[in-house]
Amino acid sequence: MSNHLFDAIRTAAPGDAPFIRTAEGRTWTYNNALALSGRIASAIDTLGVRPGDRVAVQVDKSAEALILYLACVRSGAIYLPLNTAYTLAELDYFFGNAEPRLVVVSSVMRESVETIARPHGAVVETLNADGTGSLLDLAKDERDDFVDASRSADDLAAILYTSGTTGRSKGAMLTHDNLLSNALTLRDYWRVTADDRLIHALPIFHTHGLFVATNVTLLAGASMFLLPKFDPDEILSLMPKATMMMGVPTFYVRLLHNPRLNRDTASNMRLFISGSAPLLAETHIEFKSRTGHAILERYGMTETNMNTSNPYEGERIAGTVGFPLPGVTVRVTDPATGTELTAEETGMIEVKGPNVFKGYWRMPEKTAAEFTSDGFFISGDLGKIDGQGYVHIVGRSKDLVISGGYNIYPKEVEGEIDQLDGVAESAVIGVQHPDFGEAVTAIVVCKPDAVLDEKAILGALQDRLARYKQPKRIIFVEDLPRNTMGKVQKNVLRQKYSDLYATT
Ligand code: MLC
Ligand code: AMP
Repeated sequence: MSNHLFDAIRTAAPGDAPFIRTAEGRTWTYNNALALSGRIASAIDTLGVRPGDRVAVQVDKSAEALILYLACVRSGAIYLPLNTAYTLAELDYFFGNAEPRLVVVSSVMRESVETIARPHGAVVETLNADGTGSLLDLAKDERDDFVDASRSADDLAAILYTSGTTGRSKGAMLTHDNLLSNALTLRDYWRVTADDRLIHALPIFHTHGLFVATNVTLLAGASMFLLPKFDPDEILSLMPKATMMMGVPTFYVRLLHNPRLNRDTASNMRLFISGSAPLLAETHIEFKSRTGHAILERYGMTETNMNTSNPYEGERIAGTVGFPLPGVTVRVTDPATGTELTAEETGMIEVKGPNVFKGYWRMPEKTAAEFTSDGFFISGDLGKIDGQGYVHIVGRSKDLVISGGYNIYPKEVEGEIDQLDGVAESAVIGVQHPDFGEAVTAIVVCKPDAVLDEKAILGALQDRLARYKQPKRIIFVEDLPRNTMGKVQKNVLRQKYSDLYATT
């Protein structure tokens, strides 16, 4: 039987070579990690999870959590990672929409998650940051030699939820080949080999930390230093032993604040990669002058995996996201007519290739709306391709805030604020922020005679929205600026409050 993604991972695995080195000093060899993935796959099977069933996972970062992802791939289950910041209210929606057979959370969350997962037909097991938990207890007695479920290139490997500009989050369906083809392309494009040691400080519930970082490492037979979270001192201490790092721009901004960052500390490093949000040209330039390394910026999306990358050899141009990856077609079209534009003209970025997802889970209309009739995915990003072929992202047509690499859709935050007593209406915008790139900021109009302050609104949002979606500031105004069509002019608000965080 063949399992499209896992067969490739197994073939690339270099036996007793290290795969993961944890912050606690434990080393997982490929053999040990694959053996545990077999035991977990058996445990999942014993729990009644069948190929095509969803396994929703909201756990802290650990080697065992990555191995659980591998176990799901082997067992044919669809892996559904969830941000650890999501509140119970948010989880309830995901469980209702995805109907997972199994939900895995940390032990402290078990009881509360059970109350919302059970009505949706899921069983709940646990996995903690230290690798303990009921799932691992079940796996202990299972055999290593699990017979992998047969999965073809087009079968689903994962569903990752992305927020929507209108309404609720959509589950992006990613196939075995979406993940495999993209990881193989990136491995070769970035020259990743078994000699590489990656600093992995990203969360593992998103494309960046889960697929780009982990699948590329696996398919190169390389190894990673798995850090629980971003910590600049820890990263600087690891650099002399590592060769690569992948991060969001906030990583690089924060590293630049650390006096230990210099050419010596970074001399063993081969490659620094940035993505998920725009890297300011000034960050690229400053990093180069401090370390001698030109950060390689690439561009991706949950729905498409990675689309473009600056070259490994050749010039990495600050403020660009490089060339379309081999096998990926990127074009720029007129957003109004869909006509393809020529070099240097700005329009909608559209993408086609084996990297592009299969559609949104149980949302055929939303899927159809985001593809052109000739099969290109409409990214919602505005950009241009210059005369040399480099892609530039110049803005977004989607109403989206990207804060520290996390996406926040204003509509969702506005929906929560507008429900509060005393609020007449609100507009949520992204305001330039020196650390997070953009900061979620709410502009609120109160009802006449309502007594509301910033603290009251933030307090009310506490249990409704994940922390990173909550506004960093609330501004009260009499009216929102509107155009002649009555639409709120968010560009006017963004301009007006552009200095709000200038001294943060
Ligand atoms: C944490 N907070 C954030 C935040 N992260 N607020 C806004 N935006 C964020 N990104 C909250 C915390 O809960 C905390 O709240 C306060 O802000 C300050 O926290 P911190 O200690 O400064 O944050 P930290 O834990 O250091 O996290 C910051 C970060 C992290 C940038 C390291 O957010 C991160 O790892 N981001 C990476 C996201 C990512 O992987 N994106 C990839 C998406 S895939 P308080 O007030 O309670 O203290 C994708 C496709 C592609 O986009 O192309 O890759
Ligand atoms: P997500 O939905 O979390 O996958 O976020 C995808 C979005 O992140 C893209 O549509 C872009 O808007 C943005 N993005 C990713 N990489 C970059 C980059 N290098 N520069 C600018 N924006 C980026």
